[in-house]
Amino acid sequence: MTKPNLLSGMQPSAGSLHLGNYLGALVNWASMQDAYNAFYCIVDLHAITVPQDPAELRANTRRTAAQYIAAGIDTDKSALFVQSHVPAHAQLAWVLQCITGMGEAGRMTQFKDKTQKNGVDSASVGLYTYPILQAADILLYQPKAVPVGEDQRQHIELTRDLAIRFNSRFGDTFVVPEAAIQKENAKIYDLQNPTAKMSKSGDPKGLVNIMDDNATIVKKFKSAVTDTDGEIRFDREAKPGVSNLLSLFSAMTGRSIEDLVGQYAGGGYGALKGDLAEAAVAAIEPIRTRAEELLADAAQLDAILADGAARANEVAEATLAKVYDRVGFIAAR
Ligand code: ATP
Ligand code: LTN
Repeated sequence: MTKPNLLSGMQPSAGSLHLGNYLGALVNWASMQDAYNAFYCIVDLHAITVPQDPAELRANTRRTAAQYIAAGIDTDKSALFVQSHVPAHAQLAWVLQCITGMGEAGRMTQFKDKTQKNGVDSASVGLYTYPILQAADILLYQPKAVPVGEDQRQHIELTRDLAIRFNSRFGDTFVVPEAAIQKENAKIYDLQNPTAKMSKSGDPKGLVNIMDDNATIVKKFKSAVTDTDGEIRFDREAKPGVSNLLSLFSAMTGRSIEDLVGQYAGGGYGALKGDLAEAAVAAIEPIRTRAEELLADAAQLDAILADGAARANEVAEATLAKVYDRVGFIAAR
């Protein structure tokens, strides 16, 4: 039996992925690659929707690829590729933009969030149409599942709406995908501001990076914000800081929250933070080390990406050809 397809992606917008990306998305990606025919994309076209430095983008694209592999993406099983290596992404995005309403695009909350600080007038049109490019990324691969964090739910909903609309106007063309959002780690919170999601754009002290050295990781956990009552229990509303630490601890060790509460209750926050920092180093250090090894051989890494792009292009071109035909373009000779 053939496996269903799966697609997901991340932006190469920083030199390191953070624990939110790792626990919220990557761990899932690695565990789904046996049951699915998976495509994992580094979305560099999305990374230029905000101003970028070309040399940094190039470096961060390879750094992101190395971290995917180091975190468990097996490139024999899954296609790992760079979005700009597959022209069909931009080509399908254009077609989908032409069936998306202005109002529909304007309702995307990520665009609203990202333009809140500086206003819409200084945002690019690319940032506005970002979710439609994301829909193209997905629909080209006819995936059943799209594993992402909670913050991406609305974009996957838009993708589904566009697939259904296209299918009903032009005939069955796209598989209508489902978001695969796992419950436990779908939202990892900032260590300094535990009611906000951990993000590159948050407080650097609250952001734990895969490429951070051990001492930095330990320091960030030890200075995590908690509260003053000293009690260790899981309560997101009343105790967001402690609850985030408990869920991170659980995610990185596989131990249940109850088990952890049982061990640390009454012990104060210091012991919990110290042991959690140690568990985090144990989880992250091997990934960082492997990523650094991979980065030392850029030619080998580029060859892996070329192979991934060839596999991706084959599937993407077939879908695009169908779409071009359905909308009424004559075939190029
Ligand atoms: P930014 O830092 O600009 O908010 P980001 O950190 O969300 O960006 P993306 O490239 O947008 O990074 O996200 C990559 C993947 O990681 C997505 O699937 C997203 O849902 C997931 N993700 C990001 N942050 C978290 C988080 N704090 N908790 C769980 N998943 C997350
Ligand atoms: N917007 C996504 C990144 C992304 C993506 C995709 C995720 C671009 N294209 C396709 C899943 C499938 C984000 O994580 N911020």
